[in-house]
Amino acid sequence: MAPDAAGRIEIVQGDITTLAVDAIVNAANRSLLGGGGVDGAIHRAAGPGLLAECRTLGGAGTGEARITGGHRLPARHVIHAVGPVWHGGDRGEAELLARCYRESLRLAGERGLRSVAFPAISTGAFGYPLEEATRVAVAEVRAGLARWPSIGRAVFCVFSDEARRAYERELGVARRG
Ligand code: AR6
Repeated sequence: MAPDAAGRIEIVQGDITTLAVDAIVNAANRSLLGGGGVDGAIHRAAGPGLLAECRTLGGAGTGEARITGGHRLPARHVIHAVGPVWHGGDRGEAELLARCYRESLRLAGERGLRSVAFPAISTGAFGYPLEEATRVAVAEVRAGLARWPSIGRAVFCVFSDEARRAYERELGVARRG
């Protein structure tokens, strides 16, 4: 655990498209051309300019991330991260999910962005078990904040009560550890 991550991580319950942070992370697919879930919500709120910009990117591989403008969102940027589809856990899912968080923070850190909000990547349509995904997310964001001191604020934006409790548990456990 990176002790200096303490105080820089928070949980917000609600719609990530409403957050006025430097970047929100999108749980995208490899096309980077939109979809359902949080991806659909982000594209609807950002407007057609986001899709037009995404078309220039040419997609991304699983575990990778790409950054665009925020268009009509209150967030200045969107970082599109492609989480893994859950296949039972023995196809490298944990490392691919970790890479999403690591790459997202790298893109933010390299651009000097100071606040980043993450949804619970892969835990919806992609079927990644919530508890296990939360463990990966918290560990990687702690490590990433230690690596990028300029990022002062990381938000875990949760939609459901269940997800909120999972993050509260994981952050609480990690803090005592
Ligand atoms: N704000 C915050 N979190 C949200 C929101 C929102 N507005 N809407 C949903 N969530 P999912 P995935 C939560 O399915 O599993 C798309 O079609 C949701 O409750 O959005 O990575 C893409 O195009 C869940 O906890 O993403 C891909 O094809 C979490 O966001 C595929 O789904 C992620 O659920 C990606 O699947």
